[in-house]
Amino acid sequence: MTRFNRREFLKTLATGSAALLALRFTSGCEFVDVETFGTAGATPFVTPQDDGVWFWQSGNSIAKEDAPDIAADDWRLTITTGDQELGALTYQQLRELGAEGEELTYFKTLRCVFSLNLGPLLTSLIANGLFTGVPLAAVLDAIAIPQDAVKIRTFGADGFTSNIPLERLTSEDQLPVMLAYELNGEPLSRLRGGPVRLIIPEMWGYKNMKWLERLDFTASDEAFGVYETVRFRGVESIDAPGKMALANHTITLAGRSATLEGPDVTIVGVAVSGDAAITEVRFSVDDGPEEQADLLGDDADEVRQSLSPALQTLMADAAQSDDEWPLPNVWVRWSATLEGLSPGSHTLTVRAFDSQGRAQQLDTGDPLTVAQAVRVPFEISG
Ligand SMILES: Nc1nc2c(c(=O)[nH]1)N[C@H]1C(S)=C(S)[C@@H](COP(=O)(O)O)O[C@H]1N2
Ligand SMILES: [Mo]
Repeated sequence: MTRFNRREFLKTLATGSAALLALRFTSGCEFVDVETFGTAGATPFVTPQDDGVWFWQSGNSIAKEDAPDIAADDWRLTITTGDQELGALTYQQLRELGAEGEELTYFKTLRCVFSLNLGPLLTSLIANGLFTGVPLAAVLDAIAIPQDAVKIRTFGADGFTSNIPLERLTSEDQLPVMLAYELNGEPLSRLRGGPVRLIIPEMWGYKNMKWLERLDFTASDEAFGVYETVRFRGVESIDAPGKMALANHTITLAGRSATLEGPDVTIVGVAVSGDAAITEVRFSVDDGPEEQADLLGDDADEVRQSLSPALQTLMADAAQSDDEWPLPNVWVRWSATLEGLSPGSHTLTVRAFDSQGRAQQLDTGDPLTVAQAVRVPFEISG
């Protein structure tokens, strides 16, 4: 089996177009099956969860048709420590906890770590929605957690595995990890990991276990999970803390060399950072002076007005307050107008900045913390 190690990963980052093949990427016995983002151009703030609009990815090499199909009544979460069962939870019990006042809703941008090597080449592998569920900590209240536990190993019904550091559950400056059963006010669909998936606000896609079926408490701090130990073997931050990098997707150009009609061109994109808010997006053409892109809907009212009445109601329940915008872990859409472009070849550079003082650069030390600035060639037709 070929291992997707850090060196290969960094090498793939450097080789632009070869990564397009990664649409159906094969490394040894594994592959990633990715669907492209449905719409280019106007990206709604809230992505519908529908197949082909919200992205699909199997980190565990299964085709969509083979995604677990679990009826809500059949869903059961088993909580273990090794061979010993500590407890179990049915869908109905989870919903009851929700109805008893434990329910919470928040915006979360889900982003696959493979966006880094597909890089600006694809606009897919990122989506944003309002997840509703019950904090995992509330479910664990009734469980005698082993004193020496440091990690929770997580298991999906398709065989995918990952983990969460136990201390994450008690961190008070972050939104709680949730057992989510709704997305955008609708039951979580089969492809999105329904009936119940884990949602962790600041973490990469692979930590957000779909079709969750087991949580196992362990005293072992060893890396655990398909991504943690196979696909990204040896990449430390992939295990813990597993936070999404500061990154930006330039949607209009989608990373491909495109021919556009000048002299003025409007481009759009999205930027996100794990555990931080996007504060600024800057662009430059042909390495000229940098200018600020407009952050769209970077206040709560603007976003609210763009939503359907049902989503507006749901947004009113969101744990993120109106004063916090732009939100940590949630994308910001941006737009910029490139003016007075002459016919011929140009290069666009876009970089995002976050509330923890991070800035994208052309050459960044650790792409898992700060992704490289987007750099795209394009043509203006004559
Ligand atoms: N059970 C299970 N959960 C999983 C995966 C998986 O293959 N199986 N893939 C992970 C990865 S790598 C990503 S990016 C997201 C994708 O979620 P989505 O298909 O809802 O967009 O789910 C994560 N959770
Ligand atoms: Mo992923």
